[in-house]
Parts: sequence; C-alpha cells; structure tokens
Amino acid sequence: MPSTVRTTCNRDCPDACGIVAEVENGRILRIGGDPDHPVTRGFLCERTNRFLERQYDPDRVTTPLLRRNGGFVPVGWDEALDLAAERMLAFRAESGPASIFHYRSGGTLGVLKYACDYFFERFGPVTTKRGDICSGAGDAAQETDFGLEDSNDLFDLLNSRTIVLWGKNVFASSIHTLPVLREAKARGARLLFVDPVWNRTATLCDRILRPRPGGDFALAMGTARVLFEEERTDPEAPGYCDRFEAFRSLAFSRSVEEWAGRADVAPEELAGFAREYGEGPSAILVGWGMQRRANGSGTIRALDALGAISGNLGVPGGGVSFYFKRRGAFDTSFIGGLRAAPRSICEPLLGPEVLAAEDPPIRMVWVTAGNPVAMLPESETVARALETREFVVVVDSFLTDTARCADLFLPTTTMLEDDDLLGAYGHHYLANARPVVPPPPGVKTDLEILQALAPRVGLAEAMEGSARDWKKRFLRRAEAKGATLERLEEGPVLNPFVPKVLFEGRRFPTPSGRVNLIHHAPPEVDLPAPDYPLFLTSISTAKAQASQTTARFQDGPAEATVHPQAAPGLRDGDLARLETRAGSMTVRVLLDPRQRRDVVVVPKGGWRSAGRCANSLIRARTTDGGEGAAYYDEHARLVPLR
Ligand SMILES: Nc1nc2c(c(=O)[nH]1)N[C@H]1C(S)=C(S)[C@@H](COP(=O)(O)OP(=O)(O)OC[C@H]3O[C@@H](n4cnc5c(=O)[nH]c(N)nc54)[C@H](O)[C@@H]3O)O[C@H]1N2
Ligand SMILES: Nc1nc2c(c(=O)[nH]1)N[C@H]1C(S)=C(S)[C@@H](COP(=O)(O)OP(=O)(O)OC[C@H]3O[C@@H](n4cnc5c(=O)[nH]c(N)nc54)[C@H](O)[C@@H]3O)O[C@H]1N2
Ligand code: SF4
Ligand SMILES: [Mo]
Repeated sequence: MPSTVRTTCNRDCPDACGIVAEVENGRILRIGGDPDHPVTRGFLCERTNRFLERQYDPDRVTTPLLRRNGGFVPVGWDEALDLAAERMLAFRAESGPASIFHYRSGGTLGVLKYACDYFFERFGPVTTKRGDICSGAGDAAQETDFGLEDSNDLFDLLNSRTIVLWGKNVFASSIHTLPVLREAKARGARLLFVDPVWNRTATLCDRILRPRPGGDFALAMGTARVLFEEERTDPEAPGYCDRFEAFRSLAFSRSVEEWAGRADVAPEELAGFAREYGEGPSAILVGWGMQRRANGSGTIRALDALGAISGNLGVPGGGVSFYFKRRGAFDTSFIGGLRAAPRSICEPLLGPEVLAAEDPPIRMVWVTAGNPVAMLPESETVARALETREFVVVVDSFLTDTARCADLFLPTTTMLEDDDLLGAYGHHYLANARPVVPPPPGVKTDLEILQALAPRVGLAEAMEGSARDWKKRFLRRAEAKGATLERLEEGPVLNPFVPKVLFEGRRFPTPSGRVNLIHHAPPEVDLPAPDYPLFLTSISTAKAQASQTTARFQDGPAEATVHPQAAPGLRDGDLARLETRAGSMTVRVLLDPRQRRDVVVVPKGGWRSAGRCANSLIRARTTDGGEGAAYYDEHARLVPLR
C-alpha cells in the first residue's frame, strides 16, 4: 500500500504550494497539490506536476566530482571535503576571507539555506552578493516609498472593485492567484491587464493595455494626471503623503496625450484605464518583469504613488502588491549578512566584478542553489569569471552550465528529499517541508554538507544541530506568537505577524510616517533602433522553473515568438539567428499577430550548453535603484538562416 507524505514546494515561486506525495517502497509514485492548503487548493503547476521526471532523471549526479586533467572524476566525500577544507583554509590564511565568495541564489527558497550563509559568515566573513537580479529594483522602490514591502492578505482581493495585473502573467508565474482572481471577478470585480507581451492572462481581463516595453512610468503618470484632473484622488492624501505637490507637478509636466504617446497607448485608452482604476477599491498586483529595466525602480515608485493618491493604501480591496514578506516570520537575526561582509559583489554584474576584484582578488567561489552562468546576464563573462578562479565549488543535483565551470561538484538533495521551512511571496502562509523519500545513497542536503565540512575548518560547534533544531532556531519569534513547529508539521499556518490589511490607519514605517512620493522621472529606457528593432524579452515559461528542466526540454533551438511584421522574410517555424550587440543564438521563429512589433519573446532559463541561453545575448547592466538586472532592455534582430 502506498503511503502519503505531505511537504512544501521550495521553488522560487510566489505560491509555496502544499504537495501530497504517494510513496511505495522508497519510490515516489505521484505528486499532487494539497487540497487542504487554502492557496494550493489541490493543484500544482505544469512544471512541478512534471517534477518526478527531474527527480528520477538519469542525468542526476549522486557522487562528488573532482576536476582532473580537464574532466570530472568521481571521488568520495572524505576526499572532496578534505580538499575543500584545505583550499578554504589556505586562501583565508594567504589572502584573507574576502578572497572567498559565497554565492547563493533561488534554487530553493527554504529558510534553512540561511545556514549556508551562516557557515561562510562564521568562517570569514567572506565576500557575499548584493543587489538582487529578481526583485531588487522593486524592493528598493517599495522600501523607499512605504518603509517596508508587504501586501494585504491574498484573499483581500475579494474586496476589490478593480484589480490591475500590471505586468504580471499569472498563468505562468503565479498560478494559484488565478482562483482568487476568478472568484473576485464572479463577485463583480473588473480586471485590467498591462503588459507589452500578449499572453494568456489577457484572456482573463476586461481591459488590456499593451504599452511599449518600459512605457509603464509614462502610463502611470498619465493615469495620475487624469485622476487629478477629474478629481478622483483622495482629498486626505496630502495628509499622509510627502511631496504631494511635487508629485502632482511631475504628473502635470506633460499632457495626457504626451504621456500616452510615450507609453504608446491611445490617449482614450489611458483615460479609460485611469477612470476604471479610480473606481475603487482598486488593487494593483505588480509584476516582477517590468522592474527589470533601466527605469524599473522608478516605475514601481510611480505605481506606489498611484495607490497612495487614489486612496487605495491601508484599505480593504486596495494595495500596491509587489511582494509578500516571505522571510518576515523567521528569525535570521543571528546572521549579519551584507552588514557583516568585508566586501560584496553586485549580483547583476557578477561576471565583470569577480574578474575585476582586487585586494584581495577572488580566488575561490562556492555556489549554493544557483546557476549563475545560465541565469545572470552576460553568461560568457560569468563562465570566464568562474573558469579563471583557482577553486570553484558548486553544490547542485545536475551538471548545470555553472557546474561545468567547477573544480569540485558536490551532489545535493532535491526538494522532495530536503527538510526545511518555507514562507511565500504570493501569500502569507508558512509551511513545513520534509523529506518524502531519502536521497540516493551518499547525497547530502546543503546543511549536511556544511556540517561535514565544519569540523575540518573549526566550525563543528557553530554548525551542529539537526534540521529540526535549525527550524526551531529560525522559528524563535514565530513560536512565541503561536506559529510553532509542531503546528507547522500538521499543516500551513498563517504568518502571525501580518495584518489582513497593510498600513491600516495609513501609518507608514518611513522616517516621516508618511508615503514618500516619487517626484522626479527615472532614466528613460533606450528604444530600439532600426538595426536592432526588437526588445529581447526572455520571460518565464510555464514549462520550466528558471533553468530547472530536463535535457528533453532543451532539445533543438529555443522558440522566439514575434509579430509577423517583425520578422520580414521569415515564416512560422523557420530557423533564424537571434542577434544582439552582445551575442547570438539560433532560434525557431513562431509568428503571433497578437504581439507588439517591437518585442521578441524567448523563454527564460535556456541552457548555454544547449545553445538556448538568452543571457549569452544580454549585457550586464543594473536598474535605476536596488541593483537589479536590466534583463529586458537588450535590443535584438532576427536574421533568416539560409
Ligand atoms: N513557470 C514559471 N513560473 C515562475 C518562474 C519560472 O521560471 N517559471 N520564475 C519565478 C520567479 S524567479 C519569479 S521572480 C516570479 C516572477 O516571475 P516573472 O516571470 O518575473 O513574472 P511576472 O510577474 O509574470 O513578470 C513577467 C511579465 O512581465 C512582463 N513585462 C516585461 N517587461 C515589461 C514592461 O516593460 N512593462 C510591463 N507592464 N510588463 C512587462 C512580461 O511580458 C511578463 O508577462 O515567478 C516565478 N514563477
Ligand atoms: N534572461 C533572463 N534571466 C533571468 C531572468 C529573466 O527573466 N530573464 N529571471 C531572473 C530571476 S527572476 C531569477 S530569480 C533568477 C534565477 O536564477 P537561479 O536561482 O540561479 O535559477 P535556477 O535555474 O532555479 O538555478 C538554481 C539551481 O539550484 C539548484 N538547486 C535546487 N535545489 C537546491 C538545493 O536544495 N541546494 C542546492 N545547492 N541547489 C539546489 C537547481 O538544481 C538549479 O541548478 O534568474 C534570473 N535570470
Ligand atoms: S512551482 Fe510554484 S506553483 Fe508550482 S508547485 Fe511549486 S509553489 Fe506551486
Ligand atoms: Mo525571480
């Protein structure tokens, strides 16, 4: 008889779903969504429904690998860890701990991965990353404007009259928001969608605006101007907003027609959108895509301002929701992070900055839960930066593009073998993850790897404790509020620190206690010129979690979707070269007349080893705030392959 085991999905996704697994004789037969989890509601997404293909992929690596004579050879754990310890101790003694760089990314969002940061902090502190390729620009915007970044309860959307999905493709990236949106719609809410790319989310919405990529700041300013002109703003807003008049002047610095022209939407469309937004309560669900631009932070600040002046902050059904504070319930105060680090590397500029680092140079890199070669801009530079270090350790389950640059590869568990705690960035439930099956013999969790390394570098005591002990440590504050580990082991628990409505009473944790309104325009996004006429838009695909797929899905050229008139001389299904000023790759062209003529859409997460990596074509550039990556500002062209 199969047994049932419950765990939590740890992938970099807003939803942190409850998973129910059926296990027989140590093998997982099936996984599905937990029907008792209020957000998961019994279903998983396409990519995780297929997770068992990855779990049982013959390409999975289950022994440590050491580079010898250019190739990898399997070695035992003792040899691997002795070598890692010897190198770490030597670099620290010779060049100081800043010569070692620990890079951790979003392969899993489990909070126990902070134990890896803790290890390297206690060993060093070593060089760490700063900025954030994923959400850095938006995080900085919301912290500047509101003093903190969080959201109303997910189900508060049922109180909204209007919901704007602003650059957010819920079908691909936040699928468990869908049932809530559908319910809100059934109760009479109106859904507005703003995205330069046509995608399935459009089918859900009542009004669709397809602005020019990066045109959202102008769209928001035009919207603000309409709200002011038609007296649809909250009369109390000047009382809880700083720089109200300066913001108003910014909105009035151009006519509605000019703002609409800059956003490339018809003025009457913009005005209609503004009026509908003005009929609140209105919630803006802010996508992550549009802040990956030169004006990304300023754009999110403009949306924050719309929420503020229209009276949609601190009320049910309102909000400008970019992120749910997923780590907020956990106590990570014993880790200093960036404050403790002797040096930091700006994440979007990782390749160039690692190459340029001096005093001391970076001699060693340890990669935890990341695939920076495939996922950071300028893949070739990132690969070169790693290949030219003296010692690179990659902890993963697969020989990723990054692992191929390693000197030492250490095999780790998958999410169905790991033991952890999760918060979510799309709702406020906390949940427990537990091993559904034991890992293949010899494979260790990140915690076990560092616990095995610890006595070799004098950190045995600092790292001791079972996964459960570490969970207790991270739950110290939450347990006092009733979110105990024992309860979490039974099922998801609502974060006890968050109210249903954020900023109730319109008090904001900024220095003045008021909203800090944006009052100057961010930099302009460069528009494509005739030689490279398309915005290269490499965005999430429902099929994969970033680069986490199987080789089967990386077979053949990547698909590039464009408007027929954006691909002169090309027919649907043709092969072409997709070229930017930074690089090129072969793609299969898909023609789609619903797209704008200035975008080409390719999936994010393509493997460099399969010739499908968009980041080989994208230069490393930061956003206007928060040191995010301006992934989508690269311009491209399609050249027929004959
Ligand atoms: N299936 C799947 N789901 C995922 C992931 C995945 O790889 N695959 N990745 C996860 C990760 S890492 C994250 S951070 C989250 C969020 O993942 P994201 O993929 O960032 O999710 P979205 O918020 O949908 O943002 C993408 C949307 O932004 C739009 N966009 C791009 N530029 C602009 C612009 O200038 N203006 C406007 N208005 N829109 C623009 C794109 O067309 C796209 O529809 O989701 C996660 N979910
Ligand atoms: N062109 C372009 N590039 C992008 C984006 C884009 O939209 N366009 N989106 C960006 C965004 S939003 C993000 S968040 C990043 C994501 O970038 P990454 O977080 O680097 O992406 P993943 O492909 O998920 O790689 C994580 C790796 O962690 C491994 N892993 C999984 N679980 C564990 C574990 O428990 N321990 C260890 N040690 N490893 C584990 C996986 O096998 C995988 O190889 O990519 C960014 N890159
Ligand atoms: S990836 Fe996201 S939607 Fe898919 S199962 Fe995991 S948490 Fe749920
Ligand atoms: Mo992300």
